[in-house]
Amino acid sequence: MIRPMRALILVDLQNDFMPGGALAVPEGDAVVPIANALAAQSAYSHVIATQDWHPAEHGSFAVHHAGRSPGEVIELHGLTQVLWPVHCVQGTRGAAFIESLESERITRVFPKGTDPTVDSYSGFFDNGQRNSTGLDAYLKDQRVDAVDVLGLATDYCVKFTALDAARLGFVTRLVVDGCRGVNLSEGDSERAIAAMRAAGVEIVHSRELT
Ligand code: VGL
Ligand code: ZN
Repeated sequence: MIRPMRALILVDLQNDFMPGGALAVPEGDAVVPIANALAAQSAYSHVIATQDWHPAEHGSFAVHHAGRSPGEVIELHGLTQVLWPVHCVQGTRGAAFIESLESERITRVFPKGTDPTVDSYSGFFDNGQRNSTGLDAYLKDQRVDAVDVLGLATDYCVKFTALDAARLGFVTRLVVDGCRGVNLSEGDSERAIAAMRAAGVEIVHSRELT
């Protein structure tokens, strides 16, 4: 049997998405021990981290739209955009990986959301699917054919990263206990998981992998 070359993709394990952060995801810190346990496994040829990495003037920040508040939805350069609090500004502590993340095994970091005109939930492409972060080419160049995805947030960056991975042809699994959601609307995480499953993403629990 030929074993797949499998990468672990850790999505946005950054201070601003942790409890107390600017865009806190409830229980976001609970996924870090799972990320550490999986990253230590030899089953992964590569451990990749995505990093939300916005310029201060990013168009997804509600503060740049007069009279708007976080959670409201606008149209931004032709795309539907949820407005967010200022978060993950390049070089700030909020944009740094949480200190408890054991980063020694991370082989590459892919920043995203650097273009102020468009948001980038997926670790592969911006929300307009125009520009690539280079992650697809990197994984293919490294002969990776399978990916396991976990991190924050289930209903945004994890969802779109896993959907792109599956669409790009990677055998894709979601480590569901390694994810937490924003849940602006109740049930958003469950709907995101259903959308991933419908797109061919296998939903697994970390205990099946350790
Ligand atoms: C994210 C909203 C805005 C995420 C990033 O990591 O899921 N969500 N920026
Ligand atoms: Zn962001």
